Amino acid sequence: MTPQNRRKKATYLSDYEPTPFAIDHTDLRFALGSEVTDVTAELTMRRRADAAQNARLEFDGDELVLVSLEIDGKPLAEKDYSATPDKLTIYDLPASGDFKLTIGTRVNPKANKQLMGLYRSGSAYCTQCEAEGFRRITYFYDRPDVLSTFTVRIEADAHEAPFMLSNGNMLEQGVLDAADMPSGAKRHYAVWHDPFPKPSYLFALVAGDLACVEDSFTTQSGRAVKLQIFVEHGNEGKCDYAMDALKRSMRWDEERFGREYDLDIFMIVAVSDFNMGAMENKGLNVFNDKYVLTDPETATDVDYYGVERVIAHEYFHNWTGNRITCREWFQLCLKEGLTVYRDQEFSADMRSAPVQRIGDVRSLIARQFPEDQGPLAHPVRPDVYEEIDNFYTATIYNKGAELVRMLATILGQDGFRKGMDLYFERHDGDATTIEAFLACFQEANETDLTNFSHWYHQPGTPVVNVDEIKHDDGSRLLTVSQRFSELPHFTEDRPALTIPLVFGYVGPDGQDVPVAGSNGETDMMLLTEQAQDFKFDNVPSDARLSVNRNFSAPIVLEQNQEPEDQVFIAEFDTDPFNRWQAVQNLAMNSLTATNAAILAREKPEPPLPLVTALRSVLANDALDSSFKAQCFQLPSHQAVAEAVGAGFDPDAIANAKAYINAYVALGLEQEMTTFYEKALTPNDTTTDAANAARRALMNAVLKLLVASDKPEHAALAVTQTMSAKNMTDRMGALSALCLQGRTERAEPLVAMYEQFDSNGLVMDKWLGLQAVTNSDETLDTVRALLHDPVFSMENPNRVRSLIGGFASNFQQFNRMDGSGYQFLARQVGALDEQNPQIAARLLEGLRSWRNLEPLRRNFARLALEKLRDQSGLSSNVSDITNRLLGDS
Ligand code: B3K
Ligand code: ZN
Repeated sequence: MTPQNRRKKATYLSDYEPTPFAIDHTDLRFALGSEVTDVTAELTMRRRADAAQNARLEFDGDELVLVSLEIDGKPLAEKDYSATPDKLTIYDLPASGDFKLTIGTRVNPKANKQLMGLYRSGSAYCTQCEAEGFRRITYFYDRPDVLSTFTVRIEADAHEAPFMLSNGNMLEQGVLDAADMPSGAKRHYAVWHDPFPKPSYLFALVAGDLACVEDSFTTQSGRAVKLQIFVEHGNEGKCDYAMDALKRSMRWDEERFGREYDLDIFMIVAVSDFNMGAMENKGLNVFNDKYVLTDPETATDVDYYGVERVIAHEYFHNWTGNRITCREWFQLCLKEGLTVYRDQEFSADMRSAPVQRIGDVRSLIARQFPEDQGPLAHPVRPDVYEEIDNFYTATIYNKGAELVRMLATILGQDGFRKGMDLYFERHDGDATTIEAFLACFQEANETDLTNFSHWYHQPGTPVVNVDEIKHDDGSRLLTVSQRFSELPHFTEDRPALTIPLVFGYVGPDGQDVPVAGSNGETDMMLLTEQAQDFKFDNVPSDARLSVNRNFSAPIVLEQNQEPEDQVFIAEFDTDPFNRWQAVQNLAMNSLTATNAAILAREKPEPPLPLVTALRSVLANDALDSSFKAQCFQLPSHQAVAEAVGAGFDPDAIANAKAYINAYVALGLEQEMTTFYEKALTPNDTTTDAANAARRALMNAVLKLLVASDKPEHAALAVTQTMSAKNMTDRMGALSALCLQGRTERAEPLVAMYEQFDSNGLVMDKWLGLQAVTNSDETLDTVRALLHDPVFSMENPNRVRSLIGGFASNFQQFNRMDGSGYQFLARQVGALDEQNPQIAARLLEGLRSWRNLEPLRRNFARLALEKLRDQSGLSSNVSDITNRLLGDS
């Protein structure tokens, strides 16, 4: 009988125990073949001193076939072990001293469509082991707290795989004795050694016929490091930016955190079939080629930014993740939250810091807030999971980074650095915990972080209410309180959190007024209780409060601010982040009010204060164009849906958005058209920051103009996209046409296909554009594109662009007849058979289904229930569907 599904038993943090045996050294030998690869693992092991004498050895496996098993060179009798595809148990092992366990397994890389373990991408062999992929290569303690040095010998066909790579430094390579080979097929070998003990998830192997771009870096202590980027032949010319970003990352980590690179070589391999962005394997990062390859013709400015950010992120893991890793996967934020914080700081230093902060907050609010307020909400440091693949979430990554950022805000940059220094010193070589991390900051700063640590253990976005009362004597009384919204699946107590609120009072001249609160607060209020009063004397009556500056805490802020105060803050705050926030608040207030008016069949109020604020932003020469571009990107449909909350009606929201967009577009038509004409640059192939900023604003303005629905503005977009020499301008104009559902999109889409149909990364954009098109035909188009030669269900990038893109299409995905939800659920069900990780990810599109109005909510529930009941479902998809559906 087919199993109902492959649900796993829940894993609990409270059950954590170290393994009874240690693996001090791992010697791996691979005889690579596309359909048959033989793997021999020779493990140098010992029973740990404190382990029970009768403890068995239990190794993890996943779809494995055992070929041989020996201890100290002697084959094991069948009665001494048991081997199933997912587990190897050995009943009796030496009580003391080292022993060698040798395990032979056989795997089929070509048949591996999950892209976990050893698989093929194009003609190359590559691996992905985090979180639990190593167990698809050999039986092992596939968990992050078992650290081992590795030696890896790879044998392959010399013609098929001229390059054979693994972690660490290469010890030797050579040609195998030709006498052993079938005629004509020459095989060769390479041996790699990684001296840094590491867990299995950081193991990597790549072999194939690749092009190599080489450079070098001299560390602060004067050591030379060879840098290599491997790509498909023909892409050598698209690696310059990635290489430069790598060198800048290496320098930055030395300067900012005193962290130097530790091996003689650092390699990056770009592959086109990859489940995520990239992977930080020790010394051998494997990347989705989207985050390596750039040139102006095929990559947008946002792509360039993504390459820089991901290269930095993976490089920074060398210290925060590899040298110091996690004790178990519950501690995932220890490496991910911290490393995201580090890459955000790097990008802020490389680019405009306020624009970087705005972008980070924008994605936090778009991706993490909805997760944290719905059925998939979980703490940054969870204590139970069913399928670890499903915990690589915006909460672990982005909220995790916000918690680290709050530490830095509370302790100050020096105090934060002291804590980091102690962490690196004390835990180098460890697999450790969040508690140990926080202890370093406590000790280095002689402070108590108990109250702060609650952030790690409870889900949900806190709502902070700031109530300001002006007294006649010139004093202001701020009553600040925190609360949480209900999460039905989380019933534990949620104690008050330590919340740092950076603030200031802005005088009418646009300068901050110096103030001191009753406890000496000059620029930060530290909220530690459910509710607290802060009193400020002698505040000029015309000074305005600006609070949660730079988004100092990841909260929803409620504040009694009049529209004219918001317009003032938008124009004059000394904190650029809050200027942007004020524009967004003005827009969001208008959008939610318009939504309410539409539902009540009343006439909406025109968004006059928003138009005033945007007009002044556009006219202000002192502001950077990239900042202005952020202001001109008004809240998305989804953001409005989140703000409206329970029972939102997608049609009303779409109408509200169309009304506000058109009103702003017509209100600023003159200024925006003048600006646009000046900014448009023919034959533009530049990539520098100033030109990228100009393009960002120009395309944001064009998008609004097209949203006015005037044909002459759509014509501007057609001209721009058809004549663009860079991908940013091509995409900026074409996406404006698609989002508006303009028929003028047809010709430029055909042109794009004809020019780039052999370039997978550009075809991702092309598929994505059609998936997000706002037209009643979109669902049919998307169905047809599933059969287009450029689409493949086996390639995660294509799947994300087309199916994931459609799930993000607010209007078409939320079709009133529920066909959007049915389509998604069916595709997830089909994809699950080959790639459960990507299938489960796609369900993010339904994370807020419970907030839908009743008719659509019912359709969404039915689609999810049908999927949940599909037989043979993976643990990935069953875990998500069960959590999404809860007890309903
Ligand atoms: N650590 C990897 C993510 C692995 C995801 C496994 N499902 C990339 C990163 O965060 O840097
Ligand atoms: Zn990471």
